[in-house]
Amino acid sequence: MIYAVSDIHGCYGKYLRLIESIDLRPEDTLYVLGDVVDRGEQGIDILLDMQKRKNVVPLRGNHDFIALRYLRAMELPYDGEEVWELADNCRMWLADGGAPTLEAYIRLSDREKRGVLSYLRSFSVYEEVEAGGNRFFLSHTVPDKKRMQSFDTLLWQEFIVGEPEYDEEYFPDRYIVTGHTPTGLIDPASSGRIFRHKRHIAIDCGAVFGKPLGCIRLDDFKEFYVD
Ligand SMILES: [Mn+2]
Repeated sequence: MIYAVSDIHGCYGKYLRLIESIDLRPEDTLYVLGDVVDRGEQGIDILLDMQKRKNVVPLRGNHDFIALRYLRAMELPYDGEEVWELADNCRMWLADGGAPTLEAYIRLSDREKRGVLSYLRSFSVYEEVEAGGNRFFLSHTVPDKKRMQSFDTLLWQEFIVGEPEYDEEYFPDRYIVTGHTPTGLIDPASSGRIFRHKRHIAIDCGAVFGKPLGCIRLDDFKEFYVD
């Protein structure tokens, strides 16, 4: 079975309860569509756990990318004024939910730090899978339909900050599964639930904002929710 979850944002308890609730088997795959870290407290704990599981496949979200950028910068030999320059560059990330990620990271051993950085670096940007006779395109987000249809010209950044057109069916033969935008912002009636419309499946239910963590099984479209 193939599962997809997104925007866990440091909600370690919900993440563990989800894995238990879907009864993830070694032969199953759980795709995590980005934004594992930031906002919530325990993004680093989730990364350490995901790293140990061969059947959990991470994709890159904007928060994972920005965290990687600044955590890696910290490992460089800065001194004097450069420290303040780095701090200044980093301020927007910290204000946008990065603070708990940084605080947890600096408490790791050197070996764990290296492991977390190389893990974050390994995240791919999208995956295409087949399940239950259907095709799925998985990424943190996608750009608009027109951009998506000139796929070869796309920049990878468009899969971490793009703005999907949820009212447009992008492809007749493929579902687009994304996170990034809490479903309540797409359609207030879908708040806290998975949003499905025109072959879009939007799965960021807003777990870090007090809503459930949602997950979809692609084989049969069964939805799972944990609080
Ligand atoms: Mn995002």
